[in-house]
Amino acid sequence: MEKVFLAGVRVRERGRGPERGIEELRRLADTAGGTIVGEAVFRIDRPNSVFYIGKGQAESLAQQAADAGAGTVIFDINLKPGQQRNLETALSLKVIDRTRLILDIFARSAHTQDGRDQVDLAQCQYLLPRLAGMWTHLERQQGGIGLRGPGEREIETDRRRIEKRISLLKKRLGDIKKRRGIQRSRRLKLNIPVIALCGYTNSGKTTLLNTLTKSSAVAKDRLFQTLQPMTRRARIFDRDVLFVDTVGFINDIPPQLINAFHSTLEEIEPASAVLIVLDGADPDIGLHRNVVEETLKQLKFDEIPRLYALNKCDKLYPDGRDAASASCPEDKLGEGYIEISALQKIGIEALKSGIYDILKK
Ligand SMILES: Nc1nc2c(ncn2[C@@H]2O[C@H](COP(=O)(O)OP(=O)(O)OP(=O)(O)O)[C@@H](O)[C@H]2O)c(=O)[nH]1
Ligand SMILES: [Mg+2]
Repeated sequence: MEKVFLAGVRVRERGRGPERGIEELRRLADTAGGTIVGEAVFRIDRPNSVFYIGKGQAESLAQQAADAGAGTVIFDINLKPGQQRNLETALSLKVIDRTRLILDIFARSAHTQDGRDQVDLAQCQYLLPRLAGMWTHLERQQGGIGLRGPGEREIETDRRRIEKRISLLKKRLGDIKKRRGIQRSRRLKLNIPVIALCGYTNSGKTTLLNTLTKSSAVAKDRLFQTLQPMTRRARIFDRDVLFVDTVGFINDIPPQLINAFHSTLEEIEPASAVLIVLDGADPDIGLHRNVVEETLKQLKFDEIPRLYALNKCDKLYPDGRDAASASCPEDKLGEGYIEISALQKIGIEALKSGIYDILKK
């Protein structure tokens, strides 16, 4: 197993509430198969163009990572190609930023051809500007003399290869899009309303799909378990409804992934409503809700009516409803949330009524 050192970065902002923890980075690193040997949080006023966290803190990070015996440092922010290279040189270690880490997890979760193509495209798009950067870097360092000829040619060849791959993948994904379009219009002809399950990764979307439609899709305590949308039919009182499970969202979702997954996220488009599933037991629930709303807006799905399910309520009130209202998540969120436990099948009738009402409108 790869020994990894985690580097959280927080930009100081006055008057802000408690800051995001390093917990999510731990989960991401763990899901990617890393063994965490140490961690540190670096506070900065603004990103530094050379090392992001500044020279002094980069030196301190180098020391800590070396002491911990790490072979890789994982950051929970995105680095520019130049910053990444500078850090790799300064630390003499492999440096991975947030996008690269998430792309790696997606690659591990992609079990279908469609999924693999989508992740492959995102990875190529991540790599391409980094190749270009590598060349500028070489040219600057070597003054354009000596290494320039072969180095330039090599990177040019690599670049052309990646560009060719990108256009091939785009074509293949275009075919998927058509295929899914046909499936979608078939479903639309059935005239059954569609409800899309959306939410932060690991919030319990697939578990809820299983509970609502009596299915057995794979739900795991693992980030980005689901990549491909899955549609299942269910009866909500006297109506038939199709539920679509979708890929989870995350804070700072890599734009390459949004692009690559657009063709599958289009499943949301014909939805009569979006059912947003939130993990009610997660301390970062406010952030998660904002991320989901922002992402839906980015995808231009913000016109679709929505309802909110506050999932995992069994974790909040282990001794019954009145026992632990002190940390009631509604205090953070406002009203309009239906509390459920998809796993323990609590509150499902109330949720069905909510779904039924929104469809009536
Ligand atoms: N305690 C509790 N755990 C739950 C509940 N719903 C889901 N879980 C657990 O949360 C974990 C994630 O559930 P999933 O249904 O896979 O979550 P998801 O939103 O589909 O996650 P991704 O597909 O990875 O984005 C699993 O271990 C579930 O068993 C719940 O109501 N209560
Ligand atoms: Mg899932």
